[in-house]
Amino acid sequence: MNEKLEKAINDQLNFEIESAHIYLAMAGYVATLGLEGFESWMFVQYEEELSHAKKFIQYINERGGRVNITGFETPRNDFESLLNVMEVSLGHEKIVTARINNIMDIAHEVKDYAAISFLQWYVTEQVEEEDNFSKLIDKIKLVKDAGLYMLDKEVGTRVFVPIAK
Ligand code: OFO
Repeated sequence: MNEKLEKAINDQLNFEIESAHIYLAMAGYVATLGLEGFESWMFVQYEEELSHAKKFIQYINERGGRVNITGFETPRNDFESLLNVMEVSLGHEKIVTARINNIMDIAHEVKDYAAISFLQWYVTEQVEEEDNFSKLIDKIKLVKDAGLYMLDKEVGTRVFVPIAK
């Protein structure tokens, strides 16, 4: 495989593992909000990112290249809210999409048709990744108001109970 392309794929597979760490840290954060469903959702996202990395590793090996695992950045562990988590995630996925597009550009540059075909999977996957987060952001914004409305109703049922004599 072309050296520049091999390096770009290696960089990306490490970035996928870094992505996995980012979502693992988010799972930890959303658990502190008592949101077990979102915690479990983030664990799934973590697994997905590892599978993206593994797919790249297997591809490099298949092409007779050399896998190079590096150190990783410490992920962000603190957030402002569930909505903030999802907005940060969408921003992250947009970076991933740009990176995949860049690798695709290199594959075209070096006329590696096999790599172009392989990378197409990631191009399609990124459409889904961005869509997942963007839909969740919309839903969180929607239920936010409805949830507050319900809490308001609950809080409004409180009645004054005089102190028993
Ligand atoms: Fe691997 O797509 Fe998200 O980061």
